[in-house]
Amino acid sequence: MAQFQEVIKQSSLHPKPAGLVLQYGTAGFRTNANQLDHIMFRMGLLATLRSKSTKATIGVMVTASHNPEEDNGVKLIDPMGEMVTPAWEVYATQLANAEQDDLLTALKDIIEKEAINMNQEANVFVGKDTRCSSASLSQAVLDGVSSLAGHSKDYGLVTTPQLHYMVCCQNTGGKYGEATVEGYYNKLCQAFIQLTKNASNCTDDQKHVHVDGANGIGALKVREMEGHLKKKLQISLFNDGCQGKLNHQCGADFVKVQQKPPTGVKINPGERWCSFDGDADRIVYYYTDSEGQFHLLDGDKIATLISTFLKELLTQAGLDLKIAVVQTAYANGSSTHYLEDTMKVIVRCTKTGVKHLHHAAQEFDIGVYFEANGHGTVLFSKAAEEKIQLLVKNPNTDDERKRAALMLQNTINVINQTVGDAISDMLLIEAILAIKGMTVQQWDAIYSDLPNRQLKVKVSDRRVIDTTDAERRAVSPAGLQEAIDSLVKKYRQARSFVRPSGTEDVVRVYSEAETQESADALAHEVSLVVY
Ligand code: NG1
Ligand code: ZN
Repeated sequence: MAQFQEVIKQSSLHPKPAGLVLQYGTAGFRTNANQLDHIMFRMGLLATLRSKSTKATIGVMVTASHNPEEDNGVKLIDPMGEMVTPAWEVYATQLANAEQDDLLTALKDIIEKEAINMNQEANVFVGKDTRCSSASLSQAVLDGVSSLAGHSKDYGLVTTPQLHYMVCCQNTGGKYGEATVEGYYNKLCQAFIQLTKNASNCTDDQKHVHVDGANGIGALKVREMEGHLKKKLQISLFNDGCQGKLNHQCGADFVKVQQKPPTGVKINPGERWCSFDGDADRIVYYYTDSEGQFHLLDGDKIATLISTFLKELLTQAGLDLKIAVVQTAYANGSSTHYLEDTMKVIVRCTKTGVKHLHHAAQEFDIGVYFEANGHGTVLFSKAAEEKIQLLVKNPNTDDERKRAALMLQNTINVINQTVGDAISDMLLIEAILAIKGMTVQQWDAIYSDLPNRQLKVKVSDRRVIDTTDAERRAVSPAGLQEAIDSLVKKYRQARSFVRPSGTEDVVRVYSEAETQESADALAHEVSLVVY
């Protein structure tokens, strides 16, 4: 009992409002920041238990990503830098919702179920985004860790993917890199410089990207990183947090959902722009053409560009590795057709949430996964990395194959394989465009998106909607799917589905069709059926 005395004492300083019930959703807990103090303390406790149980360092990131400034949230990071395993999401929900007097029972329940040795040391890495509430909430996490006598390292302001990276580096004994922000910049930037060394097709003009930092942590970190790029990439930074509000009228989610540029920036025709989200784990690209028309290059276009590049390198290197692209139901139908029919790569569709995509991507030699909203990365199996390394080292490898293998190696190093990372993805995309001497318009022209629309519908209880087939069909309430099917039939090349959001109290409606008018009308009609 003595070991829990500090928990009892500290938890009374982080009390749970009676009756409040929250769920570990698509990406952790997320709601208005003033409801989260007890959650943070308890996630500090849980991370400490997870660390004892895995005998490894665990991460806790305080952020609500693309949500408004008033919200906050928390995500747990497992030893290899991946999202916490689903069984522990269940524990997270149980611990979060135990009433104040039941907290110790809930804690002991987990200790017993997982047979945790409480004498085992625990290490927890903590990070936070730039929200006003993040400082006190991350302190609550640290209090949770210390009340179970765990060790913690507070990384302070970092992007979500940076914290994932630190956790992975720490648990692989430095093999993945050095567990410092400086180490992260060095690894990624050196790989970028090596990768673009021979990009002879690229003019200086093309080595210029405009970044919308969503007034968040990504902007801060791009500033920090810039010097490491040794002027090999020119970055013009907007929405750097000095004036605007986090995610307000800017950022990846705004640009993707609204299908327009951030408010208040002037985009000249042909300039290459990208937007990060509030914790810099998402990125989308865009430009306007000479008629002032806006063009979005989302996660699907990014996945296509990256997989085309990798496939070409594999051919040049003479390596027979299985490459697949993992998407969700939100992937534009045109991208799926292009990948399957023209590029002939394997395409998998999973439920929304990167943990599902990440898992599916692990089944291939090279798994490229992206959500349409720009959250994604590339995974290389250990065997694939070894084959590439062997080719680089083999003195008998001919020049062309060696060059391709070296580029693959540098590509691996520029990528943050632990989770989608706006900074790392940006460097990879910039490198590919430079190497191919490709403009953003040429990239966009690889295939044409089907017009689409996303809507949010407020309902009294979004959980009455249950889905199947990677969320593409609703199984409840009765009659909903049939109603959607009959609406879809009215339009050409149409598709639509609904699902309850895991991060907001809304039902999301998605539609695509041959024309924007049809996609808009279909989304509207489907939202009336949901309501
Ligand atoms: P929900 O709210 O469950 O749709 C959103 C995104 C996800 C994922 C999470 C976490 C869409 C349609 N959904 O989830 O892809 O990124 O947030 O940030 O973009
Ligand atoms: Zn995010």
